[in-house]
Amino acid sequence: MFKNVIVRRPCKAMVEGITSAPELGKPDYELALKQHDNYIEALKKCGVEVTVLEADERYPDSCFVEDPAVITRNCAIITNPGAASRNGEKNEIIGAVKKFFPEDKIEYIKDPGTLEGGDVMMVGDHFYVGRSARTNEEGIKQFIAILEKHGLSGSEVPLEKVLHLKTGVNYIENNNMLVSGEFIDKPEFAKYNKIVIPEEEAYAANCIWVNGTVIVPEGYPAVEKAVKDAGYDVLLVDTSEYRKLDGGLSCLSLRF
Ligand code: CIR
Repeated sequence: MFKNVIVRRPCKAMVEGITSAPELGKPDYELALKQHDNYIEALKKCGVEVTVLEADERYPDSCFVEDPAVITRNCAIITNPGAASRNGEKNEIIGAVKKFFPEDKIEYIKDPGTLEGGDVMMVGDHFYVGRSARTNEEGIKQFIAILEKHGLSGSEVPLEKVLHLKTGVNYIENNNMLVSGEFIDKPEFAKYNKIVIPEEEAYAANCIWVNGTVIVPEGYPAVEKAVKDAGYDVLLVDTSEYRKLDGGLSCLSLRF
């Protein structure tokens, strides 16, 4: 069960955030704020305490707070984001993490290693780590060594197409995994009960499990139905403005 969630309010500069889909247009900041409010409300309904960090105009993508840190049940890991414009976000998340973890439980990914939290998927005490354009071999090596030091384990999953691992695959507990695109047939995930996401709803592979409820992005009926059919309570949150920046539900919070 999760007790805490950390989020960061989107900043006005989000309209200049990194995107692979400029054809979707720039985010509408006011609408993004409303969607963020709804996201926080949905999280609260799942019984977690939400820490809301202030917007940081220096970093357009800083609302995607999942990337500069990974929080496990035994330690917190400050990452080293591979995107140059995002790298400084790691220094801004430390303060929030220190409120929950003592110094000896906070670890750091160091140069030349890079890693972003969007590439990390927790399944119990095991962590799958995507090797992506943002997360390199050295970052993964350091990350797995840190996990092992704290009684956890990790393994690498090479990515071919998507930005982050969790862009295309998400674990929703009870052995259930939402899989899309390149992850449908990955041998690493063969042992899970795979819920296959249709190509036209691939964005909605990025759902989050929070204490028995699954938060699903609004507007993806096949995914909503599949998650309900798997026996979960579902909450819908519209993330249209974050999608324009390749961001989704998991990217917007640290849950622990
Ligand atoms: C980026 O490209 O870094 C942001 N525009 C989106 C980050 C999404 N984060 C995530 O998947 N964890």
